[in-house]
Amino acid sequence: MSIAARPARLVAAALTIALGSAALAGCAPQPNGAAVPRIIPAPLSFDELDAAPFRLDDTSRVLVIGEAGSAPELLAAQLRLATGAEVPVVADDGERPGGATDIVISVTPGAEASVPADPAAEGYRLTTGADGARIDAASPAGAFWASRSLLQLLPPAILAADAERPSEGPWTAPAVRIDDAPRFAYRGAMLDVARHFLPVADVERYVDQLAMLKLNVLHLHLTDDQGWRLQIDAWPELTGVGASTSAGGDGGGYYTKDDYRRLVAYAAERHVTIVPEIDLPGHTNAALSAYPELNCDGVAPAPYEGTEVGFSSLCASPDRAEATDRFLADVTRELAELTPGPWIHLGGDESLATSEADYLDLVRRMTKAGAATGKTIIGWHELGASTELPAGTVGQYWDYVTPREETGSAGDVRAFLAQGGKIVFSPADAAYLDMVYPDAPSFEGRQLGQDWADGDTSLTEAYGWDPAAIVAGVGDADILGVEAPIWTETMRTLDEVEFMAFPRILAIAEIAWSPAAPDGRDEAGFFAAVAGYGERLEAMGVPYHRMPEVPWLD
Ligand code: TNX
Repeated sequence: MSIAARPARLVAAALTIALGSAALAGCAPQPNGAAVPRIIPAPLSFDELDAAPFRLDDTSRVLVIGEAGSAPELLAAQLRLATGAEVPVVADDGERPGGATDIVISVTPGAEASVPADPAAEGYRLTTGADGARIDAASPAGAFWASRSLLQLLPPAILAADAERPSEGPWTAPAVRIDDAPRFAYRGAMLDVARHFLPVADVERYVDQLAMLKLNVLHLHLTDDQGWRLQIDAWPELTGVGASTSAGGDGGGYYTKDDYRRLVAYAAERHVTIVPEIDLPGHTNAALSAYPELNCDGVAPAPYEGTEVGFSSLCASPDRAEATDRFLADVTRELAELTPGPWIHLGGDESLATSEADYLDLVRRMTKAGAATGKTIIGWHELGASTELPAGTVGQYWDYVTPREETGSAGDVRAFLAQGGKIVFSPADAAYLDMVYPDAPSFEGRQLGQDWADGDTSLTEAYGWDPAAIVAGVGDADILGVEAPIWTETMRTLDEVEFMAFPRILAIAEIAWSPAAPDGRDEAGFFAAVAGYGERLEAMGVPYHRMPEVPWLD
């Protein structure tokens, strides 16, 4: 077997044997003495080359061949920030090769980048060494993911967030060749900005963190009982009374359409698609509090600051049909207008305040309104109770890694597939980032998280599941992807969110991108890589929990 064909797992295993604790620390010395970080998510193949490292210095340039999108500028901007070097971005005619300190980014649609074809052409090849660094990709997205890999090969200080204090270097990356492409097209994280609102700048910071991990979807949970967070012109009180508070009464907030457009554009530059969620027909106290006519009894309830679920619903009664259907049509239309991506999420979970018949009636009406916008609908797996879903509706599974019979979730999954849709897996006992940590740490004096999904979630649990092993007969071809939600009943700030998300989100990112075990994922290699990533989180100023399971570097 040539070294080029060697699966990443074998390389990692060989390193572990050869280098013992150095490999366990997430970095291993190369033959020439440079460190080889194991990047996250694990690439399809990762080969060390017998060459001197790539060295970035103040003569380095980013040379662009073809239409590379945002990758060259965003990469150069980070390199400038951390090193203080000029790092010009220069269009290259392809005639002259880059110099030894340059980074060439070449995007050729349809070109063989020596990686398996993946549906959205997100694959890339990254080569580093004494002759320079080179990225070959078939799309701007592939080039961008490659640029994230390159940042993970350079020393952690390359991710420094502080423009005032560039670091010294030396800025070397070991000589490697990475051939890479994702396992799943939808690699998501969800942020609940309804229970506690987060301003645009905070969400943008989270987007940057997702992008570093090659996560390409941010699902925004925009509405719930405690708050409605998106301007809807036809129903202005949604962001009046409806946005006035939060869980715990910690203050309200919402995105104007301009705020939201800015966020969508920021994410798009980083190849992250926003999937907006309006949770219907339950989880609607904020909307009901803003408009009496949406309530069966015509009386608007007070805004809600508690953390119960399942007590609110739109009204299925024919008396309210005019207002309810107008609400559904207006909200989904305005939502779709703000959404360049293919999906809108309409919730559907925990609708415990209606009869089954009323639930199904409301699901039919809301999905019909959603489908009329031309978008593909995503809903939590309970929507699978309906046999009248618009073709292609995607189900988001949130039951456990082992489906519980009493929830009927496995049957719901099959119902989406039977109606032409696919599944996004978010098993709550492994992928919910708001589940408490096993050692129950406090963060700045506060206990964060919930434990309803089979108690706490260790990193071993977050990493130790496979989406194709949850529902019998549901394999990769049925699976759109994987998502790590974070619900913010107990989290008021981005720092608190990040403390709960990191490091467990690294596990979900790897499950979403890397080949299934035994070729791609392996626990020992992953834990060692998490230890190395801790230094990067520190360089970026991102709070994280030093879970005792991880062999942190200091
Ligand atoms: C369940 S799982 C919810 C949310 C809560 C979360 C807390 C699902 C689709 N809904 O309403 O915020 O648990 O962990």
